Amino acid sequence: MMVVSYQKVEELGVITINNPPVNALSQSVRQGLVDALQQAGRDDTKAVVLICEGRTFIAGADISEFGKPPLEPSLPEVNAAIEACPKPVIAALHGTALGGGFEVALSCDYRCALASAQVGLPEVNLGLLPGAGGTQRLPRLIGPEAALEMITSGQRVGSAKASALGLIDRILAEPLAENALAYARELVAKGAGVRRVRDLQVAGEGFGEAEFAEWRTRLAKRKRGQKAPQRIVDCVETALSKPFEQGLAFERAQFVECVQSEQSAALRHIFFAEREAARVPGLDKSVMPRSVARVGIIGAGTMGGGIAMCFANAGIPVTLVEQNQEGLDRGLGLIRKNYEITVSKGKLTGPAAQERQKLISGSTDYADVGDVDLVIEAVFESMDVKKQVFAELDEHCKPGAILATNTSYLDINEIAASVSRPADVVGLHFFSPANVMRLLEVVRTDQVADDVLATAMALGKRIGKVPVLAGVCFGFIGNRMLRQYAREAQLCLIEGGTPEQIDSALTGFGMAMGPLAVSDLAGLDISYKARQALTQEQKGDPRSYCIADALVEMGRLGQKSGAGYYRYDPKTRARESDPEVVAVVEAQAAQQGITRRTLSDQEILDRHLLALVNEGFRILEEGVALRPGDIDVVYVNGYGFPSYQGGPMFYASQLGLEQVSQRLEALHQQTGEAYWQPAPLLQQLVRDGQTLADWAG
Ligand code: 3H9
Repeated sequence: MMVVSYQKVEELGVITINNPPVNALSQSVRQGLVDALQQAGRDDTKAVVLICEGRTFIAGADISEFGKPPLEPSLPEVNAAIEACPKPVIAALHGTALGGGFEVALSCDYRCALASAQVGLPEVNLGLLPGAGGTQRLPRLIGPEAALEMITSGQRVGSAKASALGLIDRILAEPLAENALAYARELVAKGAGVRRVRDLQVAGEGFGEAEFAEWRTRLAKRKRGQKAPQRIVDCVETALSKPFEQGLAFERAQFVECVQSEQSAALRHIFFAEREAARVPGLDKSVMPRSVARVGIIGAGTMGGGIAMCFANAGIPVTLVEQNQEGLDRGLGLIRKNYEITVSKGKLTGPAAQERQKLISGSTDYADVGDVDLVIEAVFESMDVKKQVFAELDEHCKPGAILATNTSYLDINEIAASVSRPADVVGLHFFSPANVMRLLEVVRTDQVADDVLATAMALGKRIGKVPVLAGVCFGFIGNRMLRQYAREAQLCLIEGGTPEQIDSALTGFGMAMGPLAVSDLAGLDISYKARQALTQEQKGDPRSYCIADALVEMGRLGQKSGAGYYRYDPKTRARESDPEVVAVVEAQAAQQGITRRTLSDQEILDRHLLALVNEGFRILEEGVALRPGDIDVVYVNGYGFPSYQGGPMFYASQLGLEQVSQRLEALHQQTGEAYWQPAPLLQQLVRDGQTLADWAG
């Protein structure tokens, strides 16, 4: 198959790229473009149109080529060939012209696009910067401020806005090919010649050292720990101060550094792992997902309301069921308030928010979910309560409806066995706040039908989530690992750490929040109540919960009561350390016979991360997670693990499995705790000299 073809259409040369699925700029495309441009330069055509087949214009460089030896011609060479063409080159955009794809378009003389097209430079999301002139050409077209905004956010811009900014010269109606050729003829007719972005002066008046410094500070906060955003500022600054060629060379050097960085390797790993996670091996490919046009949600609490918003946001009508009118009103009120906040932040218009709210109707009668295609139960976390709800659903829901539970820990096989249609039962585990967090654990029960699983995975994507398949076990993937991590926070605290030290060791690594600050936010009473329902044996080692219990019993429930592991300013919610907590910790340590010592930040970090990693290996071995990358996707999208560290299993791979195993063994020797023993799968891989990638095949 020719990935790039060239055709003469009367006075025009038409270069067409056809490299499914997204016309990425693989080596063959780059070579094809250079060849086609040379041909177009030589023949008697008057202008050249660059257009793509399939669903989109070029969506960027081929990410799978990064990390491998570079292949000629490079993308900057392709862009140079476009600019060297003696005739005007017109890019015709549809779908998403992203990254290197948009940089190709910026190297053309004119840009036309369908109204539905979007353009953007999302390299920053991969730990990169635009490396084919984007940081030099964009400021020349739209000025430094707008260029910095676009490149550092990585966000896409629709045709209308792009046209207002000056990035697109003409918005076209469909069909694109016909209208783009007409536009090119129009340009030829009026004698519009070559017009290069590189020849423009940057309109940078009033934008100097102070403004760049401000951007650097802002990005140090907004993109904490990430290197690429800072390099982007350097490049845009260079665009203002240096001639074009020097700017390009500077950008290229920064790009090469970024592409070789561990941060970019981690972010690229997450990019592919998220897409891989959507694939369920062994699932019969011929099964058609069931149609989901209407959804029911049982329970209008924070979780149920958040889930309802997810569906409404995707345009799917929802019936929200509560036990009584009072609870329902409270739940609907909470949803209204959430939408108001979104509108006040400027993230949604008032009318759009109203449209979405209209899609959510309330009821106190199970009969009202009789006609839904999917129902999700989000009630109190108790097996008895859940079984009662499922008995109602079994009675009222139509045949073929999918019955899902949002349980975080309970045995979904047991729930499934309690209804007459276990093949229709699946776990859909959302993360709080459900309308914000991207992760969705899809929990596979023993008897679930293939088309139910296929529906759940497809639906997850449809509502903008990243679905990951998990097996049934206590806590599935994410919460099962979290228990090990949270236990380490308690143990580090009682052994000698302070809340500040523990939290800052982890935020220093890049976690969105430290474990103790997270507990304060969630409310210490929640896990306290859960513990009360457990036997002494189930609760485990008292050192891992005695401080938390003591704080709750003093009325310190976390942020909501103004105090937990920290004290909170009632107005600003600003966090302060609290000597009272130190006293509690010391008293509990004394009671447990622990002599407190100084813990290094490294020990704290190691213990938290290795606790996650070791449990991750067990989860893989048991088949609870299908692939190491699935665990990484769970942690990055549901638990605030820094995407630029790639997730716990990627982190372990970077460290080297032998190193991980040795550190675990050292902790095992130091503490005598069996859970520090390297997981059998890890031991096996180290013994066989294999990596996780080898194991995953
Ligand atoms: C860059 O351009 C650097 C330059 O500045 C400098 C160079 C010197 N490469 O997401 P989907 C695959 S950096 C390779 O499920 P959607 C993807 O893996 C790049 N493969 O579809 C998947 O494969 P599979 C800047 C890619 O409709 C399939 O295509 N560009 C690439 O939900 C479908 O993807 C970006 O960062 C790629 N560039 O979304 C854009 N892109 O089916 C990254 C996709 O085997 N891409 N694939 O799993 C996207 O944001 C989305 O894929 C897109 C489509 C919006 C295009």
